[in-house]
Amino acid sequence: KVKPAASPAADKPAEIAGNISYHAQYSPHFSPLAFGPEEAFYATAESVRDHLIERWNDTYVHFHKTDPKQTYYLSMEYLQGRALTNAVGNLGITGAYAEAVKKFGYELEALVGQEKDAALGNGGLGRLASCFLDSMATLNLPAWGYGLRYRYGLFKQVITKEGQEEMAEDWLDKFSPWEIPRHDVVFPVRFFGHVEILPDGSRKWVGGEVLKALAYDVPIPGYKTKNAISLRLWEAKATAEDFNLFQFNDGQYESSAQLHARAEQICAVLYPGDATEEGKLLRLKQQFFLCSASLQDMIARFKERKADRVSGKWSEFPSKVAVQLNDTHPTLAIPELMRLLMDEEGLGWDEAWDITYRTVSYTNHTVLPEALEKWSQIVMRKLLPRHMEIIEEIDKRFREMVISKHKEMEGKIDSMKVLDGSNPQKPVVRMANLCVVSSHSVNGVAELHSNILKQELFADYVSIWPNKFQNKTNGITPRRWLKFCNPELSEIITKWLKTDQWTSDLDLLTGLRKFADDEKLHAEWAAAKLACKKRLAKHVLDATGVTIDPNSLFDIQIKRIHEYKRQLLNILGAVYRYKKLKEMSAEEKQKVTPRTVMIGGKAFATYTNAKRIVKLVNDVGAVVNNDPEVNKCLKVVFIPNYNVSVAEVLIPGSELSQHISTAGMEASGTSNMKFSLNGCVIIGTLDGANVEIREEVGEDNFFLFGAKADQVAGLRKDRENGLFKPDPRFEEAKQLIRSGAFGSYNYEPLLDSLEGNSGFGRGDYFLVGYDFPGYIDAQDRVDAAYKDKKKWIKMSILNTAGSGKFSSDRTIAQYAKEIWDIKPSPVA
Ligand code: 26R
Repeated sequence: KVKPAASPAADKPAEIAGNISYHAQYSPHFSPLAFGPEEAFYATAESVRDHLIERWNDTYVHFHKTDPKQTYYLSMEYLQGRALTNAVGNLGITGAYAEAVKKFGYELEALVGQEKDAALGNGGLGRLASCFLDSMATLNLPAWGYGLRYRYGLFKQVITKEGQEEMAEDWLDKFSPWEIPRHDVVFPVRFFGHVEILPDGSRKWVGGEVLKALAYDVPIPGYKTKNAISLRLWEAKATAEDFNLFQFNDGQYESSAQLHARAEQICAVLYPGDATEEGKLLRLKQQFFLCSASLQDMIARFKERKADRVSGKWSEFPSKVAVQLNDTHPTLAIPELMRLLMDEEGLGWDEAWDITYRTVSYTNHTVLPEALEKWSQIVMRKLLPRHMEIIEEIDKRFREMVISKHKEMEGKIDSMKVLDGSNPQKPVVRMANLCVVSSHSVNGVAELHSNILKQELFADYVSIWPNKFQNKTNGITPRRWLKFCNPELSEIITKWLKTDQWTSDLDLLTGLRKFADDEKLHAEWAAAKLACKKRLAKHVLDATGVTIDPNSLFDIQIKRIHEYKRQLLNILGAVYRYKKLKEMSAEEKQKVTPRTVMIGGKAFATYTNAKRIVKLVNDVGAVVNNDPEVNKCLKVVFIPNYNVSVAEVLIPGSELSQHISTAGMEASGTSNMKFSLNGCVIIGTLDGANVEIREEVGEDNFFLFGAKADQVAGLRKDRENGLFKPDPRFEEAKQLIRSGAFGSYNYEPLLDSLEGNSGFGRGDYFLVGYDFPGYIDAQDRVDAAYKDKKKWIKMSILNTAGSGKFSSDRTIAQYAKEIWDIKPSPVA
């Protein structure tokens, strides 16, 4: 009965309904006769997209005319999650859309749940990139993201009797309403082939395979601004010429479409396992594909806009373009920019190098040795022969520079140089070294991490380039991670601060401090938390079948499963707690603080010990939750398939959250910031951004334990030398698992990794044993604090009040000023 309308006024629910109806009828994805929740979601999303496209176009034209310097964020990962709530929220049209969909008998919240998560990333690094896009748009910065349009993103985790199983997750099913294919934006990308020397001595890369990169734009709206920027994702395509019609007609169907099949592989999945040589080659192809297509696009735009400029010189490039490398994964942007400038544009080495160096900057996200990328020189030379030449030249010139200008560093050249041939069987390119040598700025992601970079990983380079190294403490977008995911708490904050400006000026949250003892605020705060806990409990029931008590303390650890993040410490603590409960009398149990321990996260498919941890948590839960003697005091739940949408339910309902990595190993962490912002208290080590969170919220509002980063090396040595004496409580917990109390699965390899003198594990490399007693004591302090409701709520309020620093708006403003030199450019 609603009249279809092509262009709705954003604030008129009747017109919006007409536009939704228009999309249901004229966007031919479904029969117009069906209008169930799924069809309603797609039609609503397409209607919202109309607004996004208008803003995207206006912003593009505005940037084109004003020609500001623009930043391009290169990332192999974006963890976008769902977009509908965020889009209507940022555009300020949530109310109008909620009313409009009511005309069709739907609640907006119900439609929102129809959307698939776009999980084109693994974890922290990918989610950070997505928060950054939100802040770039909100701050009106001329900045875009570039990435890959993976057909299948991060796998779906299914928990079976064996533990974790991985399934392909079809985020594009049925299609994504948020992406706009750009058939006018296509670039060739070459692989393999060889280098030819032309008569004038210049070099050219020819032959091999040439694929096409096709752009898809995902519009990213800023909050309370007209600006919308682009997340431009590349898809690999073969062309009609690549299709061998002759072979096809001859019945050779597979070989006729070989190049098409190979093109499809490139963007088929996020980070395919690289245990095999083929897997490694495919990952390298992905990385180059992203870099080459993105740089060609930037250069094309530079040339287009150059037409209006007085001087059209290449030397202007760094004052128009900044390229930020999200870790080393897009490092090939460096030799590719050099190649494009020299071989395609005819510049000499020195000029091309000067431009590249001033354009590119690099962010490091980890110091774990196994995550520092090294590519085989043999593979690199085969796939990218010209780039390998350029990398060799960069390496040679770097070594010559050190010898001529920093003689005192000559002895360090072997560890600083880009090419490592120390194993003649397997010479490698060290990608982090290539980044440091070729970028004008290198940054870490939290104070502690940046200091470790300067004092350890990149120490030798600091004496050559004392001003190159910076810190940019990570941040999170307060829109998605408070305003939209926790409307209950957001309303209270706005009411008490008498403004909703905190959503774009998060430091205003400090205004809550003066009400930290106010009983009226306490009552409202507690009611909001309870509402969120109930929502969380419903999710747990739906996802696992386990009923949890919203009056128990909700204790959560959600993040990728990794030994350094020490989910093992958490579960051993829960096992110890279980054992003590079993030993208690009924009266003693009356006095216990009831607790629900929740652990969620995905293990990398080939990471055996991480998968064993998932299995252990599930096994412990199965026993504890079904034990009537203790299950009023303790439940242990594994949350399956942790992703952005699950986080949006879990974080607001959490009261205690665990960030308990071995000190020095978690570069920053970003979920710690989300929890603290949502009034959740952290139990944690002095690692990553925990250090700064504790500074901001106050020591009394953070449960600290564990070894410090600068003690870790010594403690490992002590352990090796047999100087470690384990706490009896640690032995008890391990013993209970070994006894078979949680089933007969073979946990020995996992438990053995915690033994100091074992030949099997790494001798408790992650110091679970050393930190265990401190952890248990800290948990006892948590229990005591939680009993005092007033005290706990005050801690909760002070966590939110102290979270202002961790807005990604602050982080991005610092990148813009201190690395990119770009300025806000709002659409009028
Ligand atoms: C190359 C391959 C093995 C690979 C290694 C590591 C691929 C992806 C990664 C992910 C790493 C780099 C990552 O996600 N790091 C996380 O970055 C977050 C954002 O800065 C930090 O908060 C978090 O501490 C860090 O682990």
